[in-house]
Amino acid sequence: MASLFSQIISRKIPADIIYEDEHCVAFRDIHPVAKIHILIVPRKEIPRLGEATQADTSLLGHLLLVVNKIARQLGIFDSGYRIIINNGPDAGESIAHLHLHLLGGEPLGWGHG
Ligand code: D5M
Repeated sequence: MASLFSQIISRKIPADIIYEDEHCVAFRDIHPVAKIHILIVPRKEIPRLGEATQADTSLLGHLLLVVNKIARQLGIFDSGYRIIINNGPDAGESIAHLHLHLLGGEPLGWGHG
């Protein structure tokens, strides 16, 4: 069974997709915790960061560079932004398909949340 995010990527489930390329897709989080809250998801179904391997090195780098591209696209490159990856139960990971949270658009607090 494809992950929820794979179903978004294949357009089986609707989402507000704002960016895509051959390696990843980015869309607005359905439960935003900041004014701008985007999820960047690789097309490859890596369950979580902890299960990425050496073979994923360039993909992981690509995802970070896409963050910069999206930050420019959304006009928050200069004001600043934050990346979060939740890995495992203590981090509150709820969907087993690697995703980067991009937060911004307002001053962000700092804490465990
Ligand atoms: O983050 C999982 C995130 O996925 C969480 O912030 C909500 C978001 N989410 C869940 N379902 C959807 C849909 N259908 N569209 C957009 N965003 C969604 P985690 O790091 O696993 O806690």
